[in-house]
Amino acid sequence: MNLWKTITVGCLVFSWVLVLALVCCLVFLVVRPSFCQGNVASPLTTTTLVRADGEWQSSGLYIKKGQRVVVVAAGAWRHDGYDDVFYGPDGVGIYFDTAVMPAHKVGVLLGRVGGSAPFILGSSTVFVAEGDGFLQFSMNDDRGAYGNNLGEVRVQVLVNGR
Ligand SMILES: [Ca+2]
Repeated sequence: MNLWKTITVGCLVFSWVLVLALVCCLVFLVVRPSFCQGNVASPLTTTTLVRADGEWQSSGLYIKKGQRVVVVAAGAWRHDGYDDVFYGPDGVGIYFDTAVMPAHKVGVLLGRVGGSAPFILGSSTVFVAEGDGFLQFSMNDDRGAYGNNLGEVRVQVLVNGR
């Protein structure tokens, strides 16, 4: 009798363990805890201090075509040493025909990926890379006239996607 009782209890415990394991598997499949999502690329982030007096400066981040890039910048810089006016990475209301991007404000933060054409970043933007290459930054100023610039902006980048 005791043997049958032991076997019955053993079977009950075993079946409950099986049910519990099945429930755990279902929960695992539905919830998918973050620690088991190793195949999902985590976003790349970096911070670059971009000097006003340097032309193109690399973030060190290699961007691939189709990746979504979030850029946030803050700081104070100026495009010459003749007055006391500093401004942020959105630039100042001055335009130079000989600037890197003449149709855009002097002092605005520019970006490019590898050897791409420059594009406006300013204090915050999101873009999808059209090609591969290192993400680089520069102030919009007269080409070759960066030596008299002052200040710097801190640029934070988050790269996500493929
Ligand atoms: Ca300058």
